[in-house]
Amino acid sequence: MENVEARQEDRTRTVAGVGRVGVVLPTYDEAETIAEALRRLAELDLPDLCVVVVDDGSPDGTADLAEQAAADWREGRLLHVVRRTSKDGLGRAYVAGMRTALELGCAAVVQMDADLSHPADAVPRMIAALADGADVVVGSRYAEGGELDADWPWSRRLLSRAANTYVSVLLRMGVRDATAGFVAWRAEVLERMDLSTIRSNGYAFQVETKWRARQLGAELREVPITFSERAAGSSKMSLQVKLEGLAMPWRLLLSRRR
Ligand SMILES: Nc1nc2c(ncn2[C@@H]2O[C@H](COP(=O)(O)OP(=O)(O)OP(=O)(O)O)[C@@H](O)[C@H]2O)c(=O)[nH]1
Ligand SMILES: [Mg+2]
Repeated sequence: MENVEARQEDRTRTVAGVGRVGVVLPTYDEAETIAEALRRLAELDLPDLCVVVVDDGSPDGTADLAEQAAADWREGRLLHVVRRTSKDGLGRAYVAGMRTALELGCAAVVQMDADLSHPADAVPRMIAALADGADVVVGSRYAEGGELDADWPWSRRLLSRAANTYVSVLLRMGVRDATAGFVAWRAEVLERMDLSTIRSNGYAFQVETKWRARQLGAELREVPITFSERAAGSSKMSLQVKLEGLAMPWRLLLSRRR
């Protein structure tokens, strides 16, 4: 507890009263997009920005490219690459990256994909919503004003809508985009959630974390975004990951009853 308090005092209050902003990018074979993803983040007007790339030993050298990008990083900003040895799932990668961001004194932590699907220029709007009192801000495809890339295949649209409806009916999450992977968190919410207790390995992480935040009484808000089809590379969504997503709402409901 002492450590947490010390870290909270450490946090420099720079961005609209929120503090140091950390962005966590999980990567597996994103060599074609990582440099551009980092360039877009570096362009943001966030002077105390801290980016954490969590790479699971990508064979295509993504982690090396991320480290090279750090050389051009502006003074005062931090780019940290966490190198893990094997592919261990998106959820595990996020837990590792969020822990690192908290240890680096970030007062807000943004999670986003590294394939250019999530617009970096929405980050300041999400941080502004945190500064305005929200605890968790979802970069939302389905909020009023949000959009999906016209190139997104109908099969993905259907899957995404069906997954959202399924989760919303079972868990009543209070947001339209419950499966979104673009989210800004107040550090305090992540600390209270206790990341070591998150069980999801894959995409179910998005649902489990938002639900846990709701259980803690956190205020979730949505900021509309335009979601783009991944710019290059290939999807890592497997059947196992989809099955975990199907089971997760029931596991959460059962855990609450217990
Ligand atoms: N470190 C790590 N990153 C992962 C893993 N699985 C996926 N990612 C990253 O997580 C982000 C989201 O994965 P995607 O494959 O783009 O998933 P998606 O956006 O649902 O699928 P597409 O729309 O097809 O791109 C990307 O930056 C991936 O590189 C993993 O096991 N480990
Ligand atoms: Mg993607």
